[in-house]
Amino acid sequence: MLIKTPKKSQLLENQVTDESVYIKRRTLLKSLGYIGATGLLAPHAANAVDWFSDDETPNATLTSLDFKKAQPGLDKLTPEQKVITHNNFYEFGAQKHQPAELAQSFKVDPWKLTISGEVDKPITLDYDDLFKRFELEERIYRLRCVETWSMVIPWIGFSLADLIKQAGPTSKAKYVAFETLYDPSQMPGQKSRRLGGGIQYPYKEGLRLDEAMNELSFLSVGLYGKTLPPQNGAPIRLVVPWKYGFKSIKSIVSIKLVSKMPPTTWNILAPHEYGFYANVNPNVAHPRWSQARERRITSGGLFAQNRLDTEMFNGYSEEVAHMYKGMDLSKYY
Ligand SMILES: Nc1nc2c(c(=O)[nH]1)N[C@H]1C(S)=C(S)[C@@H](COP(=O)(O)O)O[C@H]1N2
Ligand SMILES: [Mo]
Repeated sequence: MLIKTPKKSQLLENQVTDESVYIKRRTLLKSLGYIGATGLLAPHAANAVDWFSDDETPNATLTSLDFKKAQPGLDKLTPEQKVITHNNFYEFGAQKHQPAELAQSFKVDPWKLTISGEVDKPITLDYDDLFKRFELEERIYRLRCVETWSMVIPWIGFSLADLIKQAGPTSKAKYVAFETLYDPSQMPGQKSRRLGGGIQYPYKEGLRLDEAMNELSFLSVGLYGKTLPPQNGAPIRLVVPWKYGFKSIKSIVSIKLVSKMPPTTWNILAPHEYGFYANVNPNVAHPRWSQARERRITSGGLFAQNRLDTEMFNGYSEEVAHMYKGMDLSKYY
């Protein structure tokens, strides 16, 4: 069931960070001249600070969700305010702070998601179906970006396998291809090479069928108890926590079962840097940097982060390592 809630009340930063941190941050922002300067930030200045001042708080309308709560795990959750203001969503700008600024009026209702291709029963889901067709559950997953920052996020959604099973894959289905909405009128990064980081749109991703059917593969429609903010991939995005973040494609309009390995956005752009598999692997360096360690974005001040060793498959080996037995993961990176 969906319950409409007022926009800004849920997003006030002083409700999600403790007061002393909040005040310190305001002081720092003020001393840097950001507060009160909404819309006037020089690009390099905007770059330096990933967070919103009060008058820039994201304000898309979010809705509370009913879901089965997850058992708390060992990882400390990344504060909501950081999850929703430090994003990669190049359709809304290639800098971390831009999606939260440029995506607030993104229209997610009505929406249409089709499941097609090598299936016996193609499916079309509209906006309400995304929240009603499956029982929603919470999953707390680590997210490891290929750029080496990481977060711990309480997602809400349903298992990708449940959706694929309903469509009934044929014997020819070997891979699953995903596509993000293509709508340059709403997504400024699709119109401008500078904003959009020079990638080809629509954004595309893919999984092998067994990866898609793995118990961890998740379609998220919410986080922190509410519908997804647009900058996090509303109304529905993929979450595959053992792979680098770029596999977790946002704002999906098409899921297609196919017989051949589908093209994927980052692999098209830089094949020697980004492979199809993109499993988190501390032993295989990116050509331009090591993947052995990561910066976990935490609660605390502006630039707070914990430095950690990166784990094989982002710590999910028990659930996923069996799928890659016998594969040379330095070749299939
Ligand atoms: N359509 C689309 N999906 C995307 C991206 C993107 O630019 N466009 N960026 C990816 C990358 S690189 C990461 S790390 C995650 C970030 O998700 P978050 O902003 O919710 O943390 O989204 C992924 N999904
Ligand atoms: Mo990423």
